[in-house]
Amino acid sequence: MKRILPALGLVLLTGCQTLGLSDGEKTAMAPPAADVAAPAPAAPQPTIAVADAWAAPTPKGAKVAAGFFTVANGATADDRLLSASSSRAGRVELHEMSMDGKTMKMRPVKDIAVPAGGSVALSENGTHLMFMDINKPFVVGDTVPVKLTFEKSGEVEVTVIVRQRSASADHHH
Ligand SMILES: [Cu+2]
Repeated sequence: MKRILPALGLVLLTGCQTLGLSDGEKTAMAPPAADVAAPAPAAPQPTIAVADAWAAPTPKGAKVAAGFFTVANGATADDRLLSASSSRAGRVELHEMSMDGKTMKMRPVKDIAVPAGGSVALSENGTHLMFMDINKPFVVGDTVPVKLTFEKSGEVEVTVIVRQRSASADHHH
């Protein structure tokens, strides 16, 4: 008898642990709501964040306008801006500035890479959005809706604010 008792205690203990585990599994699996809620805190889904989207006002009769913003990629995978569109323009192209001899020129680019954990600033001397065939001039204070399409993050809605250039120059100081 004295030899069996400790063995029995061990079995009971093991039994309790097993019971506790299966209970935990039951609570995690039984309600579907808890199952859905569980992964959310573990993976907050940080992805594309666009900030400081702006465009300069256009002169009367202008058919094109340039737009700028900073885009951060909080995801663990590289992403790419593939295209953009806006109700204020016939189409929106992705452009980059480049030197052609002594002249600064701009040309369409296929996409704009946004590395994982990094950010890219579209600026007047680099890549930018080019609003083509704008239906009316961009006036200071206008809010221009833009839909950006990313390779991995899909569509991101952005509001481009029309403002004077000097406001962005202030940023450097
Ligand atoms: Cu351009």
